[in-house]
Amino acid sequence: MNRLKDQFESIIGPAIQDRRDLLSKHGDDVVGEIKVSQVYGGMRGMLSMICETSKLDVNEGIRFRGYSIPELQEKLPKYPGGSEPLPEGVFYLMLMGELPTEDDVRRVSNQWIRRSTVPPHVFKVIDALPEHTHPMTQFSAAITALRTESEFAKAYRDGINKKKYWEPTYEDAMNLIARLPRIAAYIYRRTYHNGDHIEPDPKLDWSGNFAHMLGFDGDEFKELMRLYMTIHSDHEGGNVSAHATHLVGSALSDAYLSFAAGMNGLAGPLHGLANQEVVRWLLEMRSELGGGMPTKEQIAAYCKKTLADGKVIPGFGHAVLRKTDPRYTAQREFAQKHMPDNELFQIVSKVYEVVPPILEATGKVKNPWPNVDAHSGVLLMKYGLVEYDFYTVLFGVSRSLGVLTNLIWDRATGSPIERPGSISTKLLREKLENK
Ligand code: AMX
Repeated sequence: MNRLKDQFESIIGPAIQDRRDLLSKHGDDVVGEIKVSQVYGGMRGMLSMICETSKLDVNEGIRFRGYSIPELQEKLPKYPGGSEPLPEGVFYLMLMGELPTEDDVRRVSNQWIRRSTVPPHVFKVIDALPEHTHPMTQFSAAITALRTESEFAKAYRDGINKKKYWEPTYEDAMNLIARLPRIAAYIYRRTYHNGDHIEPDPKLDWSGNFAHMLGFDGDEFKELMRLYMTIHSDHEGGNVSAHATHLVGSALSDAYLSFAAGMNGLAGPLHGLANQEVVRWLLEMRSELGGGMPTKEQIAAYCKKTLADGKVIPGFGHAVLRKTDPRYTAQREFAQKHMPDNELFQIVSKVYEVVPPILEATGKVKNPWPNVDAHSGVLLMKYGLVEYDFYTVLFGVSRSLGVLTNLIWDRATGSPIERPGSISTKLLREKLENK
């Protein structure tokens, strides 16, 4: 018996009914208007999709099924002796809509251990790529290669009834989540540690085992991974990785194809790649300024030069948020607790003081405050995970929790193929001016 799957099945019917009720009462109600500036402006603020797992408030930041990050840190089960939330818990919360018990979390952990074996051909696909291939390219190729295991693809070919789509999608999502740490660790060890791979430890939790396979067995690093995997897991439906997964999934592409699409989006420098860009930018700044601790004036001058060169200051700004990202704050608190004297952390803290007024002074940046990526790299550097080209893969492993939960919900609720309208500038002008 698969208890989580049974529990999930029991909430599908009421959720579908709830949607039907809402649609029959309010199907023709208007929830917003669309301005031409939004059509040209990346659809900012256009309410246009359903995401059950999390909601982003412009000032407060992300809430997972209504719970903020500090609330998750307080309420989600922890690893014995640990103080950070277990990501198994946020996965359960996103899927089921309610907080898990310790037992629920243990069961998710056990499920993922049982499903974690990666077929050998996936490693062969990774090994076939040149070693200098960016880790995100290796990750995306490996996920696509793992598609051989898709239960949804097989069930669809065998003629599965559409009411049952969610079942093989659930299996695919669980299998994929279970296998990603092994794949990511394999890429890391192959690229940076001469292919000296580390066998999984099935006694550990999902994040602890991931840390172990990466080669970091310290308790503090494992705690960092638990926090990292929890806070990067979801950011409502419209961000590039979530939306790409949802969009590709809407064509009934299976979880492997859909998640690979999401990861190809996460690999962009304006989205998840920003975490590596932040560290690169910080290190370049430090070395250009001659090493050591830069002054605030030096940091300000460097920021202005970055802007004058027509580049963005990585780790700052957000399409939705208008305050400091609570994911940044959670990582800052971790640093204050575990590494207050770390030099890079102190530089990041100074950057936090210096950058917002500079971005504000441009008059165009809507959010001058730091996002999640401004802080994550510095924590990883402290523990020796210094190969920053790998950082987005960590983000990707975590993001699987949110986007694949959403895919399960999409299949369970019969979410349709996505097909927004588009128009040429010529036709839009005619529409607006010849009315
Ligand atoms: N540095 C310099 N310029 C910035 C900036 C930054 N950090 N943030 C925004 N701007 C600029 C934009 O490039 C845009 O310039 P343009 O009019 O010349 O094209 C202008 O300010 C208005 O942009 P916006 O409406 O404030 O932001 P947006 O919604 O278009 O973009 C984001 C959001 C995140 C892409 C942008 O803030 C940015 O590029 N930040 C740096 C990269 C980064 O940290 N990305 C990670 C985001 C979090 C994540 O997804 N992981």
